[in-house]
Amino acid sequence: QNTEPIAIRERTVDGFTREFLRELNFGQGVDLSRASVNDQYLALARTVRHYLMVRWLETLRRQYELQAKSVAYLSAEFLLGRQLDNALLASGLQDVVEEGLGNLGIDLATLRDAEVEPGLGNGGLGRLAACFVDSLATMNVPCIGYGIRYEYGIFRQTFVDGWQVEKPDNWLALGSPWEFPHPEAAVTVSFGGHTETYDDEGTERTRWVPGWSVLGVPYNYMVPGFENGRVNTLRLWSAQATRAFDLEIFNAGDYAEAVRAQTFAENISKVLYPEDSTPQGKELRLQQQYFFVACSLANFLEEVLPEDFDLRRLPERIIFQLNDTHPVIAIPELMRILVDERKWNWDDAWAVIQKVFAYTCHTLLPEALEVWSADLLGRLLPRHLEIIYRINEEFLDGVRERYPDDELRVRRMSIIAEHPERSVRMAFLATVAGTKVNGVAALHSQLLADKVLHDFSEYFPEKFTNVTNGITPRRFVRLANPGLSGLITGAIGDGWVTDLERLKELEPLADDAEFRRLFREIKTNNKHRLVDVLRERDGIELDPDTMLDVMVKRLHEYKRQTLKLLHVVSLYERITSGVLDIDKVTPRTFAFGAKAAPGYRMAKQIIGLINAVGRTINEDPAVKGRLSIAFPANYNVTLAETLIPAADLSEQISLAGKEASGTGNMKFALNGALTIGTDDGANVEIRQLVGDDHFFLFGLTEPEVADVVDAGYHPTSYYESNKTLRHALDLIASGKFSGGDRHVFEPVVANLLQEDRFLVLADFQAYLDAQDRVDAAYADTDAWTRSAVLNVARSGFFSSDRSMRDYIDRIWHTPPIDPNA
Ligand code: 26W
Repeated sequence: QNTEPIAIRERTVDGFTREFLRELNFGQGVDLSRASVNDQYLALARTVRHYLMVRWLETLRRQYELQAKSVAYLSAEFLLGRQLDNALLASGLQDVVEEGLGNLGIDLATLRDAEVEPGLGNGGLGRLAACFVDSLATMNVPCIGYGIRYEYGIFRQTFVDGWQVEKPDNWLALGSPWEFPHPEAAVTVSFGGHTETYDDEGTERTRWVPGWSVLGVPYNYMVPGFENGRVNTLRLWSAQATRAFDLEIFNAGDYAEAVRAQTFAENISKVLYPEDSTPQGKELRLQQQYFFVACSLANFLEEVLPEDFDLRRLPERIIFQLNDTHPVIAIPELMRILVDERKWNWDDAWAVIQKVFAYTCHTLLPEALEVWSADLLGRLLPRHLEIIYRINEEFLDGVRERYPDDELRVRRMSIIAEHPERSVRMAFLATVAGTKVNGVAALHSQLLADKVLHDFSEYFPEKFTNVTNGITPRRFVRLANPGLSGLITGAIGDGWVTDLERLKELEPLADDAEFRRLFREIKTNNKHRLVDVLRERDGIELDPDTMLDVMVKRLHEYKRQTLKLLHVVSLYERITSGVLDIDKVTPRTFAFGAKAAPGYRMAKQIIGLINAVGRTINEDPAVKGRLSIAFPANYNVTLAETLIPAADLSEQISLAGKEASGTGNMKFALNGALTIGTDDGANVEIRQLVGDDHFFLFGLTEPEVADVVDAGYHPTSYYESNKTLRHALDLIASGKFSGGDRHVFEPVVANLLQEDRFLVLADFQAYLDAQDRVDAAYADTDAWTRSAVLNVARSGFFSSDRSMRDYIDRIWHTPPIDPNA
């Protein structure tokens, strides 16, 4: 009897069509004639997932057989983006589905647009996690992604009178066809209470007597590799009330209180915190962190590993990669499990711990380093705090031994800070416990070792390493830019999709006029595609015949959206005051996309200012056809996929030494935009690879920044000595962009003049000069296109497949599974 699931035998148009109609009728319960677009989308998603299911089951079965070492990628954020297209690509079903739907009179593109993207992340860090799991699946490396199934992802940004207003992201409202809930596999997670010691046959042991608990329900998602038959798992946890919790209160007779308790538990996975650099120290956030980490460890130890597994061999089976400090509480949690529950002695447990965790740092901003007050941590996780104290004591003993009379150093390196209040430095804990610590670009890793974690890199030099970030070429080239993908495949074959260094083979074609013509044609088509999307989505009219100059990323002062804006204002000011001949100005569209953390006031002011300048400039006939601003609200992965392939110029202008890596910068280069950028993050490596002639470098270097700051930085001196700068700032201060009201944007201007933490004014002239070089280069269309082609050809290094190889070689030691084994 053939027990093979039906789907695998019917990868034909007819087979697909039957499956699809079956899903529509029996899954959705509607006739084709009455099906809404959402019905059709859900039925399609479920059909596609059937095809992948066979491979998923097979992957799980083989994984169990082989007992190979896996990566557990622990991340509070997975910014996945839409799933349908990627699932179609990975399964090789695109053509069959397009044709099958077409026969039914259904347009695949319409169904694609019905998908609400899961926005379970803030920005770079969350998107990186999504790229990494894609690469691992594609490379045949066993990996489980562990995270949180937020009921509400990153807020939906709207503009009201140009000001950001946040709306909840109710992404689950219309159904979520990609997830598999497993309530039967729920894990209990405890909080609060106290600890006590007891005598365990002569050994004194500690046990934690928790105060309350919740359930973690796993929701599994498929992570399909590209055309390789592998489907890894992403397991996101959702919080629910335990039955015991309810019962207790029900029995006390308070129905309303019982229902409230339910809500209390469910709050834990209710919403993604929208701060992406300044930790707020909120108790609920710590609850989220411990919640998903405790669920994940329990799941791995009790469900994934075989029942009789000897945990002393744990390092042979798993490496837990900590995506920033958010999951670092996993370290004392595993100690607790081994020491309290499995009754190991401390040293044996510590020896295992030091082999199974590795830590990735994603920032350089001191204020972004997470610190939890001992008071809060001790209330929520009393046993974990004790364990952290003991880890710290033993660690500091070692430091004292190595540096006998250096109490200052001991205080600097202590995992516990004493001022302004006693608190736990999570990055230090991760560094002490982890096997490796990595930064996310060469410069960043260097600065981590030399500055942020200098004492630690001296103490544990062998722990420090670099892995430069990458992006998945499947989503960000193959899917986002079908035109360019076709051109590349036509020229060098399709191997580049999983071996991005092969883009090198395009280099000679940069000198081929016909190839450049086609390349340009694709860029133009991509612009037209963007025009349609922005018209439909935002009511924005974009002029496809202008240079598209794009800055998309979270709004943060260190990223310097204000520097970009000062450039625009300055052009406008010089044109309208007659200093610049408008006929000499390259027609440009300045596109912005940026969300501000809801509590970040300056960031919100800057958004208001960009919109205000946009309104004025876009309405002024004096610059019509020359300058315009497009600031679509709610920049997200989906918009990135049409915006980036249309861009001519990529703005990567953070203050040197502040952007850990950046990953948008890589997406632009791989889609044939040229970069104007500082010597920061991965820009450094991009420039080295594409070459100085094809990259517009400007601004202070990191050591120069350090010197300027040490010498005492005075932004006003730049204002006073630079007329162009002064006029631009004065124009903003004059109320020109705020209907004559001088107060509205005063805080932005005052901040630049008085404080300017990120040296916008210091880099202003250099930036303008670089923009002049951009204009000059753009005027020579052929040379520009040649540079753009070379950017694509030389950026293969930035595939996240390469990042994964580096993690595997330097940190994980989890070789790919031989597909023929
Ligand atoms: C609220 C606490 C907090 C602090 C930091 C939340 C989130 C963060 C993240 C580390 C912010 C983040 O996304 N960092 C970015 O990570 C990217 C991937 O490595 C890098 O490319 C960016 O440069 C870095 O800013």
